[in-house]
Amino acid sequence: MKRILFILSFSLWAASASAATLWNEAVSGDLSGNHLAPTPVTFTSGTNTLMGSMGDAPADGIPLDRDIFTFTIAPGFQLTAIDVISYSPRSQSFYAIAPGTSISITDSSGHLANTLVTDLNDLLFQMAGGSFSGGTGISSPLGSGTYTAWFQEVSAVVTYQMDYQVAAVPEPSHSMLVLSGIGGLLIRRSRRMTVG
Ligand SMILES: [Ca+2]
Repeated sequence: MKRILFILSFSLWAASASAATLWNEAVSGDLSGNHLAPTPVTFTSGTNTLMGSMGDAPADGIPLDRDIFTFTIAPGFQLTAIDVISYSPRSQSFYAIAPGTSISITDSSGHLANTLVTDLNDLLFQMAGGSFSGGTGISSPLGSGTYTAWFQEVSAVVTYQMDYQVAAVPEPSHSMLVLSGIGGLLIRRSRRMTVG
């Protein structure tokens, strides 16, 4: 009986510890291709996995499929990484993030940043290092707000998995609080000495 309970509790722990798939196009349907009406997806703390395919194959008569979705990072949380877990076939696919609930697909000046996906990288870190074309700049980690992402390939049909990592904004460490408190006391003391 104890053994059964142990297996049961371990299974429950393993299920809760595993990353939940947020959007799998094979199950949830194709993500929007309309930049003015992206698919809304709800991110939660932890790993948010998106799996899908996009792109086109004109020679095979497969029309262009863009993947565009909107997500929100709640107050007190931040996006710490956009990890490309799988990406095949390797190409140079365009990926962009804009603030708000839509994204321009003709003018990149309003993007936060965009980049070319070529390998299994952290796209947020990659874009924080510089945008490919236009863009006002993006930070890593990315703070709370509503954002729209656009992923597109024009020379192949690409399948991919991306893990969006969301975490609580860390509290200031105890040592930092103590140091800032000491700093404040010293400033007040020196002011009093100057006045006196
Ligand atoms: Ca798609």
